[in-house]
Amino acid sequence: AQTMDEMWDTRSSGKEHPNIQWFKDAKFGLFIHWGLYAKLAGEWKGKRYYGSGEWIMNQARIPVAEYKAVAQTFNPVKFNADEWAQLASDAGIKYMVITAKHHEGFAMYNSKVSDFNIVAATPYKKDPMKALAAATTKRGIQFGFYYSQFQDWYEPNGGRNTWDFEEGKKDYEKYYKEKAVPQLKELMTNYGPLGIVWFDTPGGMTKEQTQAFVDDLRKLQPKSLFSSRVGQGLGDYKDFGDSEVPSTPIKGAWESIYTHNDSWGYIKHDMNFKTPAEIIRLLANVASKGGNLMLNVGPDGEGRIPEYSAKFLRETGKWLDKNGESIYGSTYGLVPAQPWGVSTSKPGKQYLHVVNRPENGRLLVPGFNGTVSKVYSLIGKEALEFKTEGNDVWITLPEFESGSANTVFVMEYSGKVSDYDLN
Ligand code: H79
Repeated sequence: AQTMDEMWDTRSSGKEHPNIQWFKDAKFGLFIHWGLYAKLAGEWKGKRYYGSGEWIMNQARIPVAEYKAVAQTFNPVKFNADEWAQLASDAGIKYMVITAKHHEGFAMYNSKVSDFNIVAATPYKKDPMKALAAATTKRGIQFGFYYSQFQDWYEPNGGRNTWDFEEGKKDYEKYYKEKAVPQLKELMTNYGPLGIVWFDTPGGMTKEQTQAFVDDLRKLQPKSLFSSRVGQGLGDYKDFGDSEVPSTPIKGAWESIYTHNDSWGYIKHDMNFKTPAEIIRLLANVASKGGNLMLNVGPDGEGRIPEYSAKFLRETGKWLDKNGESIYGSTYGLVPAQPWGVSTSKPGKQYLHVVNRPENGRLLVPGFNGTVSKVYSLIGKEALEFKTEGNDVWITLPEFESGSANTVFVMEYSGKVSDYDLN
């Protein structure tokens, strides 16, 4: 059977993007879903919607004419690019991807291609993306745009609006030519270097058309990475399904995307935010398989990042300040997931992320083929006793409170542990 790593290995396929390394090392990205749906906040005509706030136009079957009027009420005067970028920096975030246009079809930037944009159609009249690109770049955060290339519920020829427009009568080629491609070109021309162009839900193009689409856009910014949801296997790194972590280590560059609560776009009645400990565990779990976590927040219609998102992200950043060595620049652990937690790797080192401390304080690292030379706590570098029984390593842990954020121990070793080993 085909193993997971054969399914995605940007190295063995020989098509690894020359600018992929920053992405592999980054490990932690911030995804931001922000559009007109943020103003609706999960409610339309007195009825509450759940799931994904950015889907409300579709869920409530809002006609284009009525949805268009929402723009006239969208005035996010509380938006502050420096605050958002500083929050990302405080959280230990290395890249940010924000929705330039989601399926609703509304451009959150100054677009000459369509009037359905934040500058032309709202009382706000400014371009938040210009400021955000500058604020992130200033802080060394890679900046990128999400762009829904196929779905566009505002356009008669865009994908998937079946309540206003007849699916059978759509001319997708015309939509790509007149809106998606020219808007992507604006985004790739007017906002400086983009770390990532994040495509989503491909459709309406053959493999050859997708290849031509990619080739055309690449010329504008050869260093930008394209997400795999550009379709037809043509991306530079793999995105798994929404809120999915693969069960085994995966070679090559990849990313898991999760949202902080249960919605990508802002929903005022969704308060199910992951705690800092949960975010850290998720981040370590994704890193232990070799990937990046891009965690989403949904700012509201005023332009504010929800209070819990800001607070919990900052706390995550405090943990990363002290434990970042075990995450940034690491790759998948050589110790498979254990009852106590997961591991990440750097050459000659295994970082053991302990979530559940064994009651007797004896930690088992089973079936480890390397020769262990020392074990110590990452914070404080306190040396720990250990012994080896065959291929099992037993480590005597200090006392610490379990169930809070991961406590990390470092196991230094020599020798080649498995085919995945970096040594
Ligand atoms: O941008 C986010 C989603 O809006 C987008 N991808 C992430 C990053 C996405 N597009 N399509 N899908 C996800 C899959 C569609 C899921 C749905 Fe539903 C299930 C659409 C209708 C039922 C979720 C739940 C959205 C509305 C209810």
